[in-house]
Amino acid sequence: MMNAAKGKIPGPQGGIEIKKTICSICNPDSHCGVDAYVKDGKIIKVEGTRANPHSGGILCPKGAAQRQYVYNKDRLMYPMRRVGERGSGEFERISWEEAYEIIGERLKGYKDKDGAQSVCFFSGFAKWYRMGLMRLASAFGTPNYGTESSTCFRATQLCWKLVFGAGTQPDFENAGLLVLWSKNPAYSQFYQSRLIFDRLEQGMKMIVVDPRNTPMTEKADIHLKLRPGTDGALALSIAHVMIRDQLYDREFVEQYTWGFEEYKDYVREFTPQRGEALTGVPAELIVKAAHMYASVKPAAMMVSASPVVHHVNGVQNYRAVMMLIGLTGNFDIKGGNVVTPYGYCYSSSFVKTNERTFEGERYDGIKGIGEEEFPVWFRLIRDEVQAVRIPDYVLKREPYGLNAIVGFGLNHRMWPDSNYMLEALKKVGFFVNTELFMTPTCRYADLLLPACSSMERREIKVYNENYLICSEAAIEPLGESRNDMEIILELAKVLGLDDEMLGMTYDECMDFLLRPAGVSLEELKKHREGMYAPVICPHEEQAYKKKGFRTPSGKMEFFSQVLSDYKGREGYDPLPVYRTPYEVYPHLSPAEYPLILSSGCRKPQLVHTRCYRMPWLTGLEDTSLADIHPEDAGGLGLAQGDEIRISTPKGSLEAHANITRAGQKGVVFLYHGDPQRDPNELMDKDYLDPISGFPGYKSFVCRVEKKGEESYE
Ligand SMILES: Nc1nc2c(c(=O)[nH]1)N[C@H]1C(S)=C(S)[C@@H](COP(=O)(O)OP(=O)(O)OC[C@H]3O[C@@H](n4cnc5c(=O)[nH]c(N)nc54)[C@H](O)[C@@H]3O)O[C@H]1N2
Ligand SMILES: Nc1nc2c(c(=O)[nH]1)N[C@H]1C(S)=C(S)[C@@H](COP(=O)(O)OP(=O)(O)OC[C@H]3O[C@@H](n4cnc5c(=O)[nH]c(N)nc54)[C@H](O)[C@@H]3O)O[C@H]1N2
Ligand code: SF4
Ligand SMILES: [Mo]
Repeated sequence: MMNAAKGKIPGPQGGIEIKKTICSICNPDSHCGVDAYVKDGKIIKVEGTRANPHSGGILCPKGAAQRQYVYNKDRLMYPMRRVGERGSGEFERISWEEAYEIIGERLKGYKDKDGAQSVCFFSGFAKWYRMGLMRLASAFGTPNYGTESSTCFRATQLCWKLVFGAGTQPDFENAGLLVLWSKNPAYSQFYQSRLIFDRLEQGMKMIVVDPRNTPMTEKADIHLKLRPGTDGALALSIAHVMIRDQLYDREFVEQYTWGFEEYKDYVREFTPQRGEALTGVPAELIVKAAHMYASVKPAAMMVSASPVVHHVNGVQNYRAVMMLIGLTGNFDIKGGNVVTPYGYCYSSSFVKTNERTFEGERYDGIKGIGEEEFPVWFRLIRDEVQAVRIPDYVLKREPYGLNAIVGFGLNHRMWPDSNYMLEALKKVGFFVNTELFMTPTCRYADLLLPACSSMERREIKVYNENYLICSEAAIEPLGESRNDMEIILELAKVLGLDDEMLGMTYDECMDFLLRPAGVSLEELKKHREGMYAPVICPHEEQAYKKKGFRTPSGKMEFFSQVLSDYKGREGYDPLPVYRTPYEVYPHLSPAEYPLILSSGCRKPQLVHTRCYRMPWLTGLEDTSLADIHPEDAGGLGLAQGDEIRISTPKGSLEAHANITRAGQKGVVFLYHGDPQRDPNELMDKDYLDPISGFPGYKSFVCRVEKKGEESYE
């Protein structure tokens, strides 16, 4: 018996049971299948679930370190009420009933006094409960439901809506060429990189557009190593070559696009030579890439949710990039960029669920946070507000004040000028956070509710293979922690909201969500490792030929009619006009701050703020390293590992120099989320893209000095 347990061999003999669950340490389109070995109610080991077609039995280092996530000393175990100063971290344990009572009283009080809009509901990176949270906010009567997508997926979604009226997925399984524009799935979505590497072995070509060397650029036929934030100029230059050399898809352009003549005129000035001057990519490589993209058919383009739009010219750049899909005639064809229906919970699939019905319409009786400033966002993104402005509504109380923030995984380091957000959390009337861990942000909360991890809850998951699973809770929730969705349903009761969806039990919710997929919750539970969805909505290829595009012109728009409605607003050009960050924000002086600070390029072992408390992961690479190019390091007299100070107009932090050619000259790269050195403390809160409100995380200005040799200020 001892031996069976020691060897972690499942079976009654050693008392070890395998639970079929999922990892949710990173993004929902990953969420690998996990076999959790459980003995005496404790997880003693994890392995990948081989039968899961999405992850194929593999776990990344983060998933393999799962136990350090679940059994972390920082886990919140009980509801707690703050007793010390905000930030002091002094809390006392209270019961769930007491916690709910306080929340109910405070939120209802603010609603009566200043209106429901003075209460804001917010979700951090976790997504699985969001349909409930959005509904809760709407039922409460506030338009102010916001999420981390205010710095992530929504800007690209906005661009897709502006240009094509719909989003697409790259069908690289059938493509002759993959244009990987600003994405590094080897680190950020490893299941995808596996598939891409397989396709490369089968002969698919690949162009990668990335300012860094990555495992993807190493396999590329062409690597366009552009300067950060110059994507628009590069795309316009590629378009110039395609039009000049008559390589574009005339039929598609003539029949299905709007504003091509204006676009063509604008693109005329973006010769490859000008492209080289603006982007740093050699002119001949621009020509070569344009020829390859226009001639290899079909070709798919994969663009990430974030790096292109993490610039103050991000929306226009992203539009310029995606227009190449139309120009090359690869829109909605097999092996190109296929219009894919929204699947479940931020993943695309052909499985229909009731998620949208569940979340309902966002309440919009009164303008939401950021609505005056970012009108196009609110016109096209109906579901949520632009949350980067939350602190302004708290601190300036204009156009109205926020009194209360109900956070689920709210982490102030997501915000540009994260200390400004912290200031808002100090001042706001009431702040409750539902969290797994006692984070630095939690220390400022009035009330903390303990959430459980994916190992401790059942959850429905829909993979893009059209595969479903209802994960098992491997263990009981630790302490008194509960699952977020249950907390939301309980909050609805406490707030006295009479809502048919929020009145369901958690199991009833899951059953309702699954219904259109043709399977009941009970049935799905029987398939412990998951199953293919019985009902799939078939894809109608090139539906635009019959139905048109969901844009004002009914066509793909090179010239945006939506943006032209806002003429006169800075940056809202109907054409994908290229401007450098310094043109958008002329007060930034490259003389004083000669380097670019690019923060947040993904690392395989870290996810935002989540993994810094996991020693197996922080032990893989020193987290204090900032990447500096040898030529910049030479000019600064830096040696590998030297202590440095990175300064921006907003502040400074200390790091160690990692001298590497992986990045590029003139740019310092640093990961984000580290409480010891948070680059977002160095960002200006107003350094935002004027259309999306996205922070310029990947091209702020900075200066680097060797520690001890800093200039006097
Ligand atoms: N400088 C810079 N900043 C960036 C970025 C960048 O590239 N550079 N990237 C941006 C992007 S793309 C994103 S998506 C954001 C992410 O920003 P955040 O959403 O802030 O990211 P996380 O730190 O992953 O998650 C926030 C909190 O959620 C908690 N949490 C985890 N799981 C659950 C759960 O199931 N329930 C609850 N209630 N809480 C949970 C975690 O413990 C964590 O404290 O950061 C943005 N910030
Ligand atoms: N391990 C891990 N995985 C993650 C996350 C994580 O934190 N850790 N976060 C998840 C989230 S929230 C997101 S949004 C995704 C992001 O997923 P990805 O976009 O794949 O990740 P990044 O590394 O931010 O960016 C991809 C590549 O874009 C390049 N890049 C940086 N700036 C620019 C630019 O200006 N132009 C161009 N063309 N390329 C640029 C970077 O060098 C990088 O190699 O990852 C998800 N997966
Ligand atoms: S953290 Fe790793 S194991 Fe977990 S879901 Fe993401 S890729 Fe999979
Ligand atoms: Mo993201």
